[in-house]
Amino acid sequence: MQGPTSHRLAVLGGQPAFDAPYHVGSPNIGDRQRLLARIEGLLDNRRLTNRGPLVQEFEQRVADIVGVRHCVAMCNGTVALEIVTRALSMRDEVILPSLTFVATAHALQWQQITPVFGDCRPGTHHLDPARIEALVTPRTTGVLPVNVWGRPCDIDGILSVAANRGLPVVFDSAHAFGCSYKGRMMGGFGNAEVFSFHATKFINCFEGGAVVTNDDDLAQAVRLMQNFGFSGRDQVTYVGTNGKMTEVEAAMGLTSLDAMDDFVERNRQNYQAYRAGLQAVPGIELVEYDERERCNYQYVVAEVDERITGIGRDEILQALAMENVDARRYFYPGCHRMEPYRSYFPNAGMLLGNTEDVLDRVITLPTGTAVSPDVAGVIAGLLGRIVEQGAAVKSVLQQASGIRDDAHHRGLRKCANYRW
Ligand code: T4K
Repeated sequence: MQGPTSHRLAVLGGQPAFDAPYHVGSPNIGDRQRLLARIEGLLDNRRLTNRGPLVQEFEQRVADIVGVRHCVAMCNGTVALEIVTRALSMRDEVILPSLTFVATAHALQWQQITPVFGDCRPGTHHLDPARIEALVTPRTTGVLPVNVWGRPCDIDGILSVAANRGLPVVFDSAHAFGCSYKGRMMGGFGNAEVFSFHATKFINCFEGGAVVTNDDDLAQAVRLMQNFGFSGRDQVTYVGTNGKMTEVEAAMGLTSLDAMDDFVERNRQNYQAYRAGLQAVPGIELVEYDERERCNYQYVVAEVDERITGIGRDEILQALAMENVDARRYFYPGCHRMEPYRSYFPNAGMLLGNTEDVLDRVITLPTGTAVSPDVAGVIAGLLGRIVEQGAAVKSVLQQASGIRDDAHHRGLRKCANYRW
């Protein structure tokens, strides 16, 4: 790793700042010995899946942390969303933000439910309750807001609009495990919430998810649906699917939970190192966590204001990539610009101005236990120098893209001249 000031930017001909890439979403690995002991145990017991003891322990620990009556562990967050929205009889149209991972929309579309995209509230990355109000039709059967980056949306505002309209609410809290809203842990709001424990989440089960709720009937329906509708041996009372978490995934989840405080602390330190390093960088503004609340700090997100930086977000990402920093532009270009939604609703962007504005500026930076605060400081320093030397960086990148375009066109001409 080279110091922030000692090296010439790679895009300008220097060596990359890092020998190997730093990713957004590099998994946190807890205590290997504990994980391996749990795996030995499940192999000894020959209990591999179907709500074995490790899954039950995982469910109990998640429910305790969040403070809810029920946690149903799932194979992943997407299937958890599909099952809980179905258990709540959502159909026809459901309102959700477009600024989310595409799984939120796909979980609906997979069931032939039309996702109706609502805009973010200006100055936030979250669904605007006022837009929900405007989008409700007689076909609306629910609301699916997202607590994106683990920061709570306007939960009270959304619940109030939904209650006025008699609509159930499921929060996609894939990012929000371990976070709080107005002092209460997220997980207990609305009819249910869904967590993801995918490898890229700060608590991971390799793959995994959960539905959490205080509604006894809903929990029972979700549990039946995730296990083919079996309510007893040889007894099926529902149409169901297979959404179960395996024992080995629960072993990983429990081992991750054992280290939860350490993971959060490392994320917090990285976030603070980024914050300190980015403070003096004009035009790059960190999206701050509300430190009065419980936060997991698992996404370090910033917005680039090109009018101030003079260099665009995508050029900054290219320059970072050359330093071996794999920053992302989550969740560009927005669900409404991805298929099949782009074809279904070609003009959706006209109603999603705030979302498109955010998606053109957002940048997500590497964090987690694979990153140290020193590394975060170096990355912040690189950002500062990319902006400082923006004109030179832009000119090199534009020349390179000109050369690429030229080569591409020469290639096309060659193809056109080829006699098949
Ligand atoms: N709702 C929301 C709001 C979500 O963000 C998500 C998932 C869901 C619902 C659905 O939950 P799940 O069904 O996934 O449980 C990743 C994840 O695959 C996805 O789980 C996550 N959100 C989303 C935000 O990020 P990609 O396509 O960006 O993943 P990928 O493969 O590019 O991985 C990101 C980086 O992580 C890679 O550059 C390298 C690193 N990585 C990844 C994996 C899997 C590793 O170093 N090791 C690994 O094992 O979607």
